[in-house]
Amino acid sequence: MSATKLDDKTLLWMYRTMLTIRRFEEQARREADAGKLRGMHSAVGQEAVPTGVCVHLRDGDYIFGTHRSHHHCIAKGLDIKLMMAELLGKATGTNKGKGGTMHIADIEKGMLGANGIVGSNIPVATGAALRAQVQGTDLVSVVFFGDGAANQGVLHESMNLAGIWKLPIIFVCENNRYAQSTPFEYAVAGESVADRAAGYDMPGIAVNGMSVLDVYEVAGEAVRRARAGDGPTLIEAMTYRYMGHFGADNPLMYRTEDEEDEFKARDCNRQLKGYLMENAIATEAELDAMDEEVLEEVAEATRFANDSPFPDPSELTTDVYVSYR
Ligand SMILES: Cc1ncc(C[n+]2csc(CCOP(=O)(O)OP(=O)(O)O)c2C)c(N)n1
Repeated sequence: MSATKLDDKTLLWMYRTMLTIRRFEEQARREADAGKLRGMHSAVGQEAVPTGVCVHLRDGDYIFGTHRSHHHCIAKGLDIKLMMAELLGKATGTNKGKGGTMHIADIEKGMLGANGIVGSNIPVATGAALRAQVQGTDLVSVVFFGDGAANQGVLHESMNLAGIWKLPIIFVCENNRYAQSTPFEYAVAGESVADRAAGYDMPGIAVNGMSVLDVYEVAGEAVRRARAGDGPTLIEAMTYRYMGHFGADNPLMYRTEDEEDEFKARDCNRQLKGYLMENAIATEAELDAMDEEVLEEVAEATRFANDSPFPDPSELTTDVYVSYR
């Protein structure tokens, strides 16, 4: 991990956020295995990416996610009780149980939506950045997407517009090396997403996505640029998802155990824990106590979700269509 001038409070917030993501995702997996939700895409292993980005954001800044977005939502400060209820399709969920795992949104928190259609949020996030600019605010728009989405044409159209209009947007590619079972090297020409930024007049930076401190530094500069009106940045965070694509696949059919072990040895949560202990920011006992607290919060969220009612059938079409009258 690189040296950094972070204060203790921020470091501990990042550790707690990464622990919350890990414990939430582990519990969500158990709920999915119990048949309570389907198609859950776990982000275990990728905790450092949204944490190192969202730590720089305010409530009013916008983020946009993907089919794999629980970690984005938690890093942006969404309530995990409402999130877990949403996963289980309950009326108390962030979206009244109508969005589910892949379509969580919370406008007040600036999480303008996860989305199951690969790449679809990239132009929407670009539009949000245009709004921020036209209204003369210093708000920032961040869009997360995978390496698979990097080949969608709409990314290139959006980066081009963001480049010519100097929009306050950060394109964050979470390169976890696979789009479902398709390896990055097989599907992405040029071996780099970050290098593509050169074609759109913006910085493109590849960063170690297993190190939250590295992501923090790169994202900090990108947010500073966006707020100052200096335009967009493309970040490619090199990361890894520990679990399968969505739970029902076996990742060992398309990758090796050695590769999994190599990334798990660089686990982002464990690295940050080591850093906090080595720099006497917290003791192991204090960090373990924090983990216990987080586990209890996740257990409470799970109880809340399971005890909540499903939406009433009369709610079927409310909030689904917009009325223009
Ligand atoms: C437009 C579109 N094409 C295909 C799919 C099916 N699909 C769902 S997730 C996924 C892989 C996405 O990979 P990536 O963008 O790298 O994100 P990751 O799953 O690694 O987070 C695909 C092909 C889809 N949901 N939308």
